Amino acid sequence: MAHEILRIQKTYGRDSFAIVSTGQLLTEEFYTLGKPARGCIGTNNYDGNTTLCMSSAVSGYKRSFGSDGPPGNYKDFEHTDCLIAWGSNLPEQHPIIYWRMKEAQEKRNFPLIVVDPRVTMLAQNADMHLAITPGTDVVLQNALMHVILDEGLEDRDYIAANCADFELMEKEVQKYDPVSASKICGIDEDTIRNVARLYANADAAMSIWTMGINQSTHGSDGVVGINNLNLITGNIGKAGGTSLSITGQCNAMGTREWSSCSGLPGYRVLEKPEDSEEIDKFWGIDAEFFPKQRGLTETDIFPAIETGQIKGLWLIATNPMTSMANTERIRKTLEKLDFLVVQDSYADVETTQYAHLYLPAATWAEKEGVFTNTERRVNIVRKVTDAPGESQADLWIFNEVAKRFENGSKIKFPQALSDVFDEMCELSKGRLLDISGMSHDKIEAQRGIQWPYTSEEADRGVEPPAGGKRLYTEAGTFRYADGKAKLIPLPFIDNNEVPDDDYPLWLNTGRLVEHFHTRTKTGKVGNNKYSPIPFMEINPDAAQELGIVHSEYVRCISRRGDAVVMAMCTQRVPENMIFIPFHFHDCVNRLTLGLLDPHSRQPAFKQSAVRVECVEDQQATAQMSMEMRGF
Ligand SMILES: Nc1nc2c(c(=O)[nH]1)N[C@H]1C(S)=C(S)[C@@H](COP(=O)(O)OP(=O)(O)OC[C@H]3O[C@@H](n4cnc5c(=O)[nH]c(N)nc54)[C@H](O)[C@@H]3O)O[C@H]1N2
Ligand SMILES: Nc1nc2c(c(=O)[nH]1)N[C@H]1C(S)=C(S)[C@@H](COP(=O)(O)OP(=O)(O)OC[C@H]3O[C@@H](n4cnc5c(=O)[nH]c(N)nc54)[C@H](O)[C@@H]3O)O[C@H]1N2
Ligand SMILES: [Mo]
Repeated sequence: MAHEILRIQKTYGRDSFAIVSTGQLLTEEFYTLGKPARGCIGTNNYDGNTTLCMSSAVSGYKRSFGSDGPPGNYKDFEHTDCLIAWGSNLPEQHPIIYWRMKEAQEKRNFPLIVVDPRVTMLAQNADMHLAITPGTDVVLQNALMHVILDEGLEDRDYIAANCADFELMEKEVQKYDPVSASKICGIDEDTIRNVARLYANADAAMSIWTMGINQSTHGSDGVVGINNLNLITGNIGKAGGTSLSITGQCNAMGTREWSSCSGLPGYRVLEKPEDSEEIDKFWGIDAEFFPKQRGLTETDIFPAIETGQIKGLWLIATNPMTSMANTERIRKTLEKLDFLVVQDSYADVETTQYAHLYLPAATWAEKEGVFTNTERRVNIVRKVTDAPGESQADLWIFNEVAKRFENGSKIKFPQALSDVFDEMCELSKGRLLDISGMSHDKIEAQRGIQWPYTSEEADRGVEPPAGGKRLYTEAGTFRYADGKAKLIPLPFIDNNEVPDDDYPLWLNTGRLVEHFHTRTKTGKVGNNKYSPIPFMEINPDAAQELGIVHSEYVRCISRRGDAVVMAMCTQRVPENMIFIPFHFHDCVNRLTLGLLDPHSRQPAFKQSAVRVECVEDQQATAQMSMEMRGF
């Protein structure tokens, strides 16, 4: 592997070898991967699949507050007086968080407002469901703020003490009166006014969101819009008032904090020389070796393979053949690579077909380490069983790869996991994500600890609280130099692929409770029985018009390709939309376009246009479909 990487780099330059990692390793592993990636191989083109998932949240937090890091926590559900859930389906995708939210709601009966084009399980349980036109959340957010400012419901004291650029934002928001906005976002003007008043008049109001916001060409803006709304109503850093991004992958937070994907460990950035110097001293590498700025994101790495700029790729715990938009395009890029390494817990992942080298990796519970969750709580998973066959923990693989490069001899590689964690603690001192008061044993004893928890607190004998820790509780503590959060104007330009005469239906995509992602795990266990084959949700009226019968196979066609799915007639989707879960290989991502957000480079997985055709020979199609799914 090292030989091939060096050969490619020698011929085509250091950045011609790219690395794409994940949100699913242990945090110590993310941190350790930084050593071979940034310190030894030294490519600038290293990113994570979190670009498909959380990068809009990261980008939005950074733009508003000057740093990543969700300011709230789960206890906020117990204090809030109004909750908006934007494009988030908690009961299916985050059942445990849902249960906490539901328990809090039953006790205090705060209004729950769900913004989602689909009648999700959460929408069914909501007080108000706002079935928004796909991709237009920013328009609704601007209109809500328009009403709040128009009626003087904003928190002037909070804004004066905490926010910069109010006038800039106010000027943009003035353009979004509820009548004009309703024509774009599909929510009627009275509902916009009601929700604005409810949110602004609540003692404490909070917003949560997930992929309905992030996976959009306005993903980063949608996050900033939520932050704007909370800032002007004084709902950041207070009990029950927050912008809480519900995290996607189990350790998407860990990779944001400690990997070197978008910069260097501990929320450090490549663009700041002092950050590079700190890491270079700690790792024993010459700072000159580090790139001076962030390189390509995952969604830009694949097009760079197309153009021949990138020749080699190391994929770690991600399966782009199923999870990225426009499968055919991805297939061609993988075929074009001189050298592809796939490091995965399962040999049969679709992407491995294109690999020149496969590295079998252990998975959680076969190894030990920490994860960080949505509310910045660091928790530990212990090893309960040995990894099968020749597979090794990712940590071991990263250390072994690093040693085969020149710089590898300069870096120290603690073998014991707790020693790796100690390195992270040391590097976290004095930073926003200070974890220096933590240790593996303490984390286990406390059943998880929220950061920040500093070594000074630990030395003084201050026990970490069981929960409820927030960021930005004091005025002027935002991470911009002036301590203020930025209110950012959000002009809306509709750049989506929208339905037209040839492709008259919205294609919405997302998840099912029965499956996790590309089914490398849930496709092999009992879950598969409950959702064995790909299907599309279609409105019964639309189905009737197209001559489609419930439970028959149909063909969906977009400008990129086609996919065969079973028709499921349901009122969950409106007449102009179908919904297809993304878990199945050679299915919905053959259809998706995946236009990118300009700030976060996250794909708009949830907005494409398709048409649907009946399939004549049902029996042959059924057989083909079953065979494709391994029945
Ligand atoms: N069972 C299970 N749980 C999971 C996962 C899994 O695969 N399976 N994956 C995990 C991961 S990595 C993630 S990222 C999370 C994702 O969790 P969620 O984001 O909650 O799940 P999704 O189904 O992707 O999308 C949520 C909703 O966004 C809506 N949506 C589509 N377009 C728009 C829009 O324009 N505006 C708004 N407001 N909403 C829109 C969709 O209709 C959908 O109901 O789930 C995590 N939890
Ligand atoms: N159309 C559409 N597409 C989407 C989405 C959508 O909503 N709609 N959602 C997007 C989102 S939010 C996400 S997060 C992505 C997810 O996309 P991927 O990350 O590509 O999907 P996973 O199936 O989670 O892939 C993780 C891989 O890691 C392996 N693995 C698990 N544990 C370990 C480990 O400990 N070590 C190693 N080395 N390997 C391991 C698994 O076997 C699996 O092959 O999909 C994105 N794609
Ligand atoms: Mo995700």
